[in-house]
Amino acid sequence: MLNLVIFGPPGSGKGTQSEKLIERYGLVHMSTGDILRAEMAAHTELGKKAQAYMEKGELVPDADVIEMVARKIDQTKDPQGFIFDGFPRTTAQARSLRNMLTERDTRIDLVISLEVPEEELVKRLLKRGQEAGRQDDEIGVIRNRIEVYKQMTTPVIDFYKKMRKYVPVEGVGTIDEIFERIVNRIEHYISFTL
Ligand code: B4P
Repeated sequence: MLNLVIFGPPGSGKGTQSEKLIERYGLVHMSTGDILRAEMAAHTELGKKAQAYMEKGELVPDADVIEMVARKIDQTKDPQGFIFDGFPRTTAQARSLRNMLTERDTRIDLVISLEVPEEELVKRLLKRGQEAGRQDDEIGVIRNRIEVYKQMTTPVIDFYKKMRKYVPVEGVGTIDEIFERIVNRIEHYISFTL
């Protein structure tokens, strides 16, 4: 089983690279952003609650997100591995993920962290806002998401550095170039570990 976290600020390419990694390694996609947007579209209680946070660019409360992820893990039959995309976003989420996986007799193998300068993030998200119409891809909300990332999410980096799981990858270039950098790091890990 190969379990990855794809990590990075909003707009760093997590969703984009996840799709390619899923195809290559047969992983199950666990995108908390996608799951929350589906809950919103289905007008569930969780979706209604999450909407108020997401439209401002704030994080949905840890307890709700953690419970949602645990439920999805348990609903997945015989996974070859998971790719956690946009989760964990706080150290509380990181600790819960570690406990959840330990209880299920597995662990995170690597945390792939996409490094992209802030102005490039803003440019990408504004472009997606124009093309795909995601409501949180609007300049004020984008700036807040990046601030929230700096304050709430960057401490997760130290959590995984201490566990020797943290792998920084340059996230600027073509999608295929970045994918190749990520695959090189995963293959290196697999050849020595799995
Ligand atoms: P997410 O859905 O995770 O949104 P995101 O951070 O913007 O990442 P995404 O994967 O969509 O974008 P990507 O970088 O791939 O979260 C949305 C909101 O949900 C959060 O703000 C929060 O409110 C809530 N939420 C989610 N998870 C949560 C959690 N765990 N706890 C609490 N709250 C949570 O791509 C961005 C754009 O860049 C795309 O248009 C793409 O085409 C483009 N792009 C990608 N790679 C590129 C490249 N190499 N060059 C040029 N453009 C590129």
